[in-house]
Amino acid sequence: MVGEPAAEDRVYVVRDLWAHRDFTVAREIVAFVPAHGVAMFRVHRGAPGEAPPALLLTIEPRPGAAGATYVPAGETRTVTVTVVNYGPVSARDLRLELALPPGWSARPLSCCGSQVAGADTPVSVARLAVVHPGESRAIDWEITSPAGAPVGTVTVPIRAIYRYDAEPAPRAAGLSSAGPGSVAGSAPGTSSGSAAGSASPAAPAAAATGVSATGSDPAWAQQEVMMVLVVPPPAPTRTSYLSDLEWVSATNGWGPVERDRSNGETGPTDGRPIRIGGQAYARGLGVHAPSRVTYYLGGRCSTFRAVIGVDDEVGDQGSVVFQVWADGVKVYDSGMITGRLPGREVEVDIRGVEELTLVVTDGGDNKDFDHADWANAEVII
Ligand SMILES: [Ca+2]
Ligand SMILES: [Ca+2]
Repeated sequence: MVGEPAAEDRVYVVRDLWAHRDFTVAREIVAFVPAHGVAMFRVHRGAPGEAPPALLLTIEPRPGAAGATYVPAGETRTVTVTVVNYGPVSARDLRLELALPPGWSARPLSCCGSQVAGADTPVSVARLAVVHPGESRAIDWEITSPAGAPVGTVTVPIRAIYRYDAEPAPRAAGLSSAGPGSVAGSAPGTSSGSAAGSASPAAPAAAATGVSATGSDPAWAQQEVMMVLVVPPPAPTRTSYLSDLEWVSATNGWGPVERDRSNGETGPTDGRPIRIGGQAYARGLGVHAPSRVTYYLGGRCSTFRAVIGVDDEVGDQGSVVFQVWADGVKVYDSGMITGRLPGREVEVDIRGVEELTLVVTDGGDNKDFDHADWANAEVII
């Protein structure tokens, strides 16, 4: 999303030039860009009912968490889907659909909803009667993966389908106290593509309480975002060396991350025994800056422990910084470590931590000779 304050009491139409979609915005000029995506927009002054109000959909795993949303196989996690109306008019009869992979299920907790348990493509539906301009509504959604879910990334489209007013509502109404609309068990409409003017999805079986479509022809719009979920490798059940665990992801500056040996060259398993300042270590990870290795711990471990240093295979050369990140928060930073220094013991409290990430940077100069070791790296239950 990009944001820019809009001139007061003006309405702008934002056109996505590639997707050929228009949205109206007020207060702030916003537009939606997918993660790692590129888009082009044109903005012009417009009228409130000219196009659908821009709804911003955001997904948050839980407060403070960063990066991935983990749903271990056979377990249930809660995500919060938040809808913010940036437009000048109300969005009504809003239906949020989660299109899940086969075998998955979901249930909105804080609002009415239903799971349409299609065997192949289950869809979980939640309804909101109305989201007024400037209003933000959050829905907690419980998501369960099947017991045999393979390790990996799952992308779940979240689609918002809504009707919108042609004109701004009179001020007197204030924020809606109308609760969520009633549950309708009907199958979700198949909807695709365009925004305004697309075929109306199956109208809600029960119109939301207190909302009346007065007069004007109600237009429908839809918007879609992608929620990325990760089925992680199993969390450790006992004290383990990291080199015995499967990581969630690993990036490395020179070939792959090595287990129980130094980084060596760009091939796999071409390193030597890990050695820092003349001291050998049987276990650990041999990496090369810039490196980032992430493990799923499931909140089961108490302590992370390792001896850090630049591997003897580069002599006195090399300059790196070791960092430990716990659920997206940096909890340890070594400062500059060079090849001249002996190993340094690191111990970090990781109680309750779900995701542990070990980072090695190039120390701000370059990555030449930056062969770094997380010697004897282990997580203690
Ligand atoms: Ca190697
Ligand atoms: Ca360096």
